[in-house]
Amino acid sequence: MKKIRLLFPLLLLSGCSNITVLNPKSTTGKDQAFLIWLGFGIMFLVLAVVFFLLVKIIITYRYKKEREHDPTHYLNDKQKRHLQLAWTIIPIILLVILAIPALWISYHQSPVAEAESRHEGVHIHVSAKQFQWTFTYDTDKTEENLLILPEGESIILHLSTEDVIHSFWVPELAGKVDLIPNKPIVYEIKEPEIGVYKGKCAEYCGIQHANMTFTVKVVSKEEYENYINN
Ligand SMILES: [Cu+2]
Repeated sequence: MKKIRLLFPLLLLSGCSNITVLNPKSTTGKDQAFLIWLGFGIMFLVLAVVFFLLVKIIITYRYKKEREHDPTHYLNDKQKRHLQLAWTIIPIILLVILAIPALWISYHQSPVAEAESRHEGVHIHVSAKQFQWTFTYDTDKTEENLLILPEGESIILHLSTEDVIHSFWVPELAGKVDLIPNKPIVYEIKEPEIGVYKGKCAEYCGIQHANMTFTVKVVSKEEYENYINN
């Protein structure tokens, strides 16, 4: 019974599938997972300190007289000032630790407008429409709902939508990228590892939205060259 109770929130968190976001298979995905773990770590630290103090204070002051219920009652002015400084400065430090990598990674990973992109790498055009994905390579080879990528390269995706808003998402490789009509954007996935991954549309886009899935196959560079030239 206990196990089932533990499993339930996990099931909600995972959307009834594996939490593949936490098992990334590309440099981009690893950077994003690092942010998740960093945020979780700091949150857990704060939670542990708060719960420790809560329990300690409840036990210590349980049988004290009413006027002595304030835990700072026994501190002199200097100690109170130190305490106030501590609970002001420590959260600021924690927020700075969280903010620096978060800003750095999101600044370098955010999708950019087509005009701003000067990336070098393997360029692939991704076009979404109700309810399928079309991938077009340098050689004009086109495939539906199957994306082949070379391992270890910088993959530059030129994303656009032909109708409504869709969202490009391969949980194991990178976060979601929203596709807005008439706003083509460029998104880079760095150094994917060999494997087969699931991709999906992450924005409700119509009656067949749930079936708007695709497969990503990351293969060796030779296999990739073979694929796009045949
Ligand atoms: Cu869609």
